[in-house]
Amino acid sequence: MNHKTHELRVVKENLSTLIEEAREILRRNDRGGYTVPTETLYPFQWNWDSAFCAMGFACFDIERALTELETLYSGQWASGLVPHIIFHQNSDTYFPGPQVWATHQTPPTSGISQPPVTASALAYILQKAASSSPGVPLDVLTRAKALYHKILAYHDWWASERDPDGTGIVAILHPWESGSDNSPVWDEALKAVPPTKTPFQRRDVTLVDSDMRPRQWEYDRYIYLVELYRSLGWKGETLWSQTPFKVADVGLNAILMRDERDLIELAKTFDDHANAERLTERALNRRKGFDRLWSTQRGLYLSRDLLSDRLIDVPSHASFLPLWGGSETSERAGSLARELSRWISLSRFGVPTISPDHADFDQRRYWRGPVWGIINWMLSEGLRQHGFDALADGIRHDTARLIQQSGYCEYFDPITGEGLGGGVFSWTAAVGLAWALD
Ligand code: 2M8
Repeated sequence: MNHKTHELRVVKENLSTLIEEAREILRRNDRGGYTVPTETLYPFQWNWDSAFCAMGFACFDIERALTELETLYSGQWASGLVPHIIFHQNSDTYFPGPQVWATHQTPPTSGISQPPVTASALAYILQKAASSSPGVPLDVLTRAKALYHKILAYHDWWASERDPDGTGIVAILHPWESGSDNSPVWDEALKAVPPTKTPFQRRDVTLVDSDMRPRQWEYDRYIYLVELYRSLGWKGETLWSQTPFKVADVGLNAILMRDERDLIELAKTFDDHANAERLTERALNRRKGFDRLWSTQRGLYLSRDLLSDRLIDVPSHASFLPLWGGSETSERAGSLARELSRWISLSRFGVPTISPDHADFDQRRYWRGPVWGIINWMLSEGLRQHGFDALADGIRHDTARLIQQSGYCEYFDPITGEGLGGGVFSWTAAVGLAWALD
């Protein structure tokens, strides 16, 4: 065997071990119908984590993938909201737990949401089901249809409660709703929120180095917002009118737009033409709404503080997510790809969540610099949709290198490649299975 063939065999053997390890992580974090992001640090079901886990499961177990989404939707509120955490069981390793949220739901849940990825996940599951058998089995279709109606209600919730004026872009009312909790994008807006006066004990910093987690001043405000909304009885309209934090996060809006596009396709699959038409119109309005997030000066998208009605001049990974969201004009897509490629050239592993030459870049601190597998997935697929294949391949390759070097960690240092945060992490394993190592 020549040297090259031998090397290729070693890489392949290594890959099959990594793929088996990824399955093992999903099985190990399976709590019977739902998957915890990682044990101890996050002992419940998280909204967008579960959607990515469902895609990971779809690579080897369609039934289990559907169950993941069904269990998530068992926590859906009558209003359509799918909360960001479903507390299926008690645990004292996480703060804030169900008593702090006090949403009075069964099962107990938080009262805010997260980036919606479930239509994309369901579409992915159906695609996998179709590729593994001649036709999608009837019971899979029946379960998918039931889920489709629930996802529709979730999207209607975003539209009615988080964009009551029909501007086309929705707002988050808590940094946790963005999924990128302590991004520097929220710093200014969060400073306008008072700190809580209630003493509390964080659990996260007893499990992970504090230099990898949000700082205390941020937590004091995260908890203030929860207490405020709790005191307002979690009523959507009241939260909307009384919140001191209202931001149109470009990342969430882009993910919502993509999810809605997949939802339109699902509506067509299930012959729900009236809703397909209604959603298509809404999508057009969303497209227009995105113009309010474009910064001509920077040549990329930014989030907008809706209380001051000003763009927040802090670019982050989210600035590029509209590539995943939908069809950008070639001019805007080109501008995004150029800047993204500059960011990648500044780090050993792409994509840093904040540009390494930005004053707020912090290579170890959570959403202030580190690389995240799921973000890489969306960015790379978005670039590919717009014809930037080489850049897309580079990001995929970097993700595989990170996993090979450091395992399925929560996030990675873009300069050293070190694995950070929680270990044996479900959505990183899902990304490995569905995409990076495929
Ligand atoms: C992180 O957020 C939670 C709050 O939701 C936390 O730090 O306690 C974020 O990375 C979020 O995006 C993710 O869904 C969650 C679970 O992995 O952890």
